[in-house]
Amino acid sequence: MSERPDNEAAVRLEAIADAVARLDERVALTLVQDALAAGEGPLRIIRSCESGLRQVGERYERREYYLSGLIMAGEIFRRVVGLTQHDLEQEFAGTASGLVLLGTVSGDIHDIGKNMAALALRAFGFTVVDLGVDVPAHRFVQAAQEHAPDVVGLSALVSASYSAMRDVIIALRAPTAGPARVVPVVIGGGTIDQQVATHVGADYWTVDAMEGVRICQRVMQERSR
Ligand code: B12
Repeated sequence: MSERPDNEAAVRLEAIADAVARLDERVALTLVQDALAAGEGPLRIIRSCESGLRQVGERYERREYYLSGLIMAGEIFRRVVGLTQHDLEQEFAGTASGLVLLGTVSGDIHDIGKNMAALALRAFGFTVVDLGVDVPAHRFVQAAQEHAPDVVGLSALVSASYSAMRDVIIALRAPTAGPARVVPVVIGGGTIDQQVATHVGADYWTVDAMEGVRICQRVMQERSR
């Protein structure tokens, strides 16, 4: 008996998550290509890969995988984003304007999620100034003074870097920062939660790039009132 289309899609997405979790790049990329050819939405494909990455992280914590496992997982995800980027840009497409200053804070080199956030924001019409990874607080302040952003977006995944997020926000809020003092700050990254946001003094937090876009859109709407 053949499966219903909904089930087929769910099985396909589960298989992608599983291939990523097993670090089987060949199978993961083939499944992604098949899913795209079958009309699967790129965002759902990305979400299933994120689920696979979470499993990789858990296996790393249980010492079933080593650092090389994290590196391979990052590489697989990067390639999946490459395969889905065109469709993602179509799916995201919207209109907005505003400038977002983005970067991964000092001590942290994770950039896959930050790059996804940049991709989504750009697709929705935001101008993104991306400072890269391992960015010290003074660079964020300098860039905020230079570009006058509407929103500052900080990314971090390692908990050791939460204090660096806090440092950025303290530096941005200092009287010497000038007009940058009032710019709302949104933080993101898979390990972030409300507790971290409160601790670092962020205005908004998210673990989802699209939610990040909605937050920035809300900020722009409130500004124009
Ligand atoms: C791939 C990976 C790596 C790669 C990163 C490659 C790269 N170029 O980014 C490499 C191998 C370099 C790496 C290194 C390390 N990693 Co690592 N890594 C991962 C892994 C498996 C996936 C991360 C990822 O890319 N996820 C996919 C993206 C898309 O998700 P995301 O980042 O959450 O982003 C989404 C949202 O959060 C949001 N978002 C993200 N940022 C922002 C910002 C804004 C403004 C907005 C709006 C939204 C937003 O948008 C994205 C899309 O929705 C995670 C496990 C996990 N569960 O996440 C561990 C993980 C993050 N790493 C971990 C660790 C410990 C390390 C190392 C310390 C290991 C070591 N011993 O050296 C080093 C740290 C190096 C450093 N100083 O930064 C831990 C962190 C634990 C903790 N809480 O501190 C994790 C959680 C694994 C684990 N469970 O133990 N890692």
